[in-house]
Amino acid sequence: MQNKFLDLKYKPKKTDVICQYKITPAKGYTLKKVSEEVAGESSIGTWTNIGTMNKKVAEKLAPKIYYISEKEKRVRIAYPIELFELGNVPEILSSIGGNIYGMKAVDGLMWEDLRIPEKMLKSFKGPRYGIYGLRKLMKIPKRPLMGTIIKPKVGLDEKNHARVAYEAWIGGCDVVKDDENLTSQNFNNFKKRFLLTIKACEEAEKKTGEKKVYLINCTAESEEMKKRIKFVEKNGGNYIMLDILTLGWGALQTARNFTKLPIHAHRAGHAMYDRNPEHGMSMEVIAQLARMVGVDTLHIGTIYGKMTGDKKEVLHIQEEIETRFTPQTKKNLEQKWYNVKPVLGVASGGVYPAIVPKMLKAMGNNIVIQAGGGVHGHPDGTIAGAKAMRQAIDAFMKGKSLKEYSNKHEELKKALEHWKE
Ligand code: RUB
Ligand code: CA
Repeated sequence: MQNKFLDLKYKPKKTDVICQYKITPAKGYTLKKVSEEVAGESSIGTWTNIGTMNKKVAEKLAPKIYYISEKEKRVRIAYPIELFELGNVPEILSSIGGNIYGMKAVDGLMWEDLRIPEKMLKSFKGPRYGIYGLRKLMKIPKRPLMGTIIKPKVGLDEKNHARVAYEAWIGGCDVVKDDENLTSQNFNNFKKRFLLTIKACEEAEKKTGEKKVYLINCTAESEEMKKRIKFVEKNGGNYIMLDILTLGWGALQTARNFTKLPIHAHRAGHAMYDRNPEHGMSMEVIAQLARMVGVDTLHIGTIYGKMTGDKKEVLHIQEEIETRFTPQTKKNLEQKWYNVKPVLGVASGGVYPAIVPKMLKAMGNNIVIQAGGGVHGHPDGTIAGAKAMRQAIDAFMKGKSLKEYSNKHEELKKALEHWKE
């Protein structure tokens, strides 16, 4: 096995799939040795030489470790595209995100970055709408979108769910979404909730003259998921939501092939993969895979809210896919990626009006600013809470400070008094 894949002179081909891993070798292993094992186990190798290997296979399918930084514990491996089944995320992950995590030779393995070649990208659908399709649908050409999650997360019955949604929309939300753990429980049935809430959505559109969308959580076993999506499509729905990581990549592909509606991707569980910087799969890799399959909106973090993810991490998801290979300034979800449409990032988790300006300053206008507690926790209720959030966005767009803007906007004023920065 030794030194079979190491080739520091190798120049990656345009068709190669490139992975950057941060590897902590187990005791007794050098980084070089462990990289060989990682490259082998994720492709054509195993723990020993095998008589069934032939020269043709080895030449055609052997990966190349073409970069090693002992200091950073980083390696880059280029995999020939022929190794993979195109159009099949589970297969791709079983290779480059599979067995290697459990090898005794590694103490830690963080899959930090991924470069997907054009041919592989084109074997997937990518987002149907993406940022500009959604902006057209919403009739919002420039400003950030504003959304809420119905709270409590779970517990409201269908009628109250629809009522709270209506209040959020007329207060100024563009987007109302279910929470990640609401699907179809005894206290809140999927179909009943959908019918009441989409009716409320239409009423709110009439009242405000604005386009509104309802992101109903269709996460379930695949056949049931399809039934729910079909029900939403048949009954005037305009958006679906999926918990992409708990659902699974195969089922996400099924959903993308199945529906014409925009897909919102909630990333519940991502921290199981990306929170430990020494072991797992980075949010950047998750985001790229989600974009390749074809979600339209994706949670990326808030920088300043309640969830982990500092500025560097969150913006990196938005930055150029190849940042770590060749520094660029373009955002990841928006970078030019052949014909794949850009994904709209969603900043959510502990958001409230006072932090909106600094979030927007850091993240730009192509974002959905989303607040659950920061809307429904307003001292004067959901309508006032939605107004205050929308006012915070408006103030930023007009170049005014929140303090100044709140002089003439009562809801914002109260929110600023209630939740300090
Ligand atoms: C936020 C919320 C979302 C989080 C998840 O509610 O319900 O599930 O955004 O985090 P609230 P992330 O506004 O009340 O905190 O977006 O980081 O995946
Ligand atoms: Ca949530």
